[in-house]
Amino acid sequence: MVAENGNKPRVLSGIQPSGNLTIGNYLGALKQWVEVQNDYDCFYCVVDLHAITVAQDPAELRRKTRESAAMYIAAGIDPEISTVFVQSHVPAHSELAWILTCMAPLGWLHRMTQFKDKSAKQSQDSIGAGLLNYPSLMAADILLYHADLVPVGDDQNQHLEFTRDLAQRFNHLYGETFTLPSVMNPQAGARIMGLDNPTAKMSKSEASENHAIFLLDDLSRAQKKVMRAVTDSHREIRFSDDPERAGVNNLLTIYQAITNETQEVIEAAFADKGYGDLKRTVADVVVGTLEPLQARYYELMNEAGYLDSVLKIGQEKAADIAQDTLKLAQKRMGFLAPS
Ligand code: AQP
Repeated sequence: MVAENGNKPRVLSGIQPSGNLTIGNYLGALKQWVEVQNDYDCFYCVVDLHAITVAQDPAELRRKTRESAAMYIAAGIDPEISTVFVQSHVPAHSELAWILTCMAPLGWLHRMTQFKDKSAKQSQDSIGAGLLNYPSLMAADILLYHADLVPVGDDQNQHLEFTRDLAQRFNHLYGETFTLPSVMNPQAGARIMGLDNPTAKMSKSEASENHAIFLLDDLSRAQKKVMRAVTDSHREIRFSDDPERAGVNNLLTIYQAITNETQEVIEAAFADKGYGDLKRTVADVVVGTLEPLQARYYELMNEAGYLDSVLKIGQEKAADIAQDTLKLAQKRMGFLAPS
């Protein structure tokens, strides 16, 4: 099945409005989205249906959904080039997700590390079935658009593998229907770690004060967070996969992901420097990233009607494609078409 997108391969990705977006979301996902948008036919959604796999406050969810969409544009997504929309505005996502849920073996779902991690943080009685079925919904998001590439941080690689396996299973049982997508991880920044605990992934829903740099953090606060980042008692500044040196490695990774410099160039630049210098330099490039992004964000949030019109156009374009794919999948499975 070939995407109907002219000559450009198609890209699909999304972020959950489950909290304020972090520099991890930016470096792992958003920055790549911007970099590929001229070469691919890109669809970027705010995945609110995914966010409700853990409890959300309704007013907060609404607010964060708009904020996330605005942040996509502030980060450099051009809605004239890319399609920006809200997942729940296109009902085909939920409908295909149900079909795929029925086809997803429980064994596959139970092996997902995100499910294991997130369910471990909740009591058994409060874990919703949606958390287990999250990967089937993600598969629906991707397969509806015949996406060729999915730019994500490396925590999502297992879900991408799951999507490919499920698509293959469907194609095998019912005939060629879905495109098998490939994952696209950034060269640097595929996994930014918490500043307070550099052995755990930085997450927007982690509550501790010094864990994450949020894209809307006050600049001096962001700077302080970097200055307080956990390091170690060594002195050398170099990239390392030694867990004991994870804090310094994380700061260097943030620096590399922002500047796009090579590891050799970065290590040479810090060869005769101390941890204080490293933190100050990283804080500078972080602030240099946040400042223009925040300015654009507040500007477009103040532009009455702009965001809603972008989301409406996005919804219409996305729904056209998604509905066609859904219909095809339903037909292949033997659903009676309405007369
Ligand atoms: N720390 C990270 N480093 C690199 N990439 C990251 N991503 C998330 N955290 C990091 C990437 O951001 C995109 C959106 O992720 P998501 O919101 O759909 O879900 P997530 O991966 O579960 O992100 P969070 O921030 O950890 O959210 P919560 O706290 O709600 O679970 C994905 O491409 C992801 O790889």
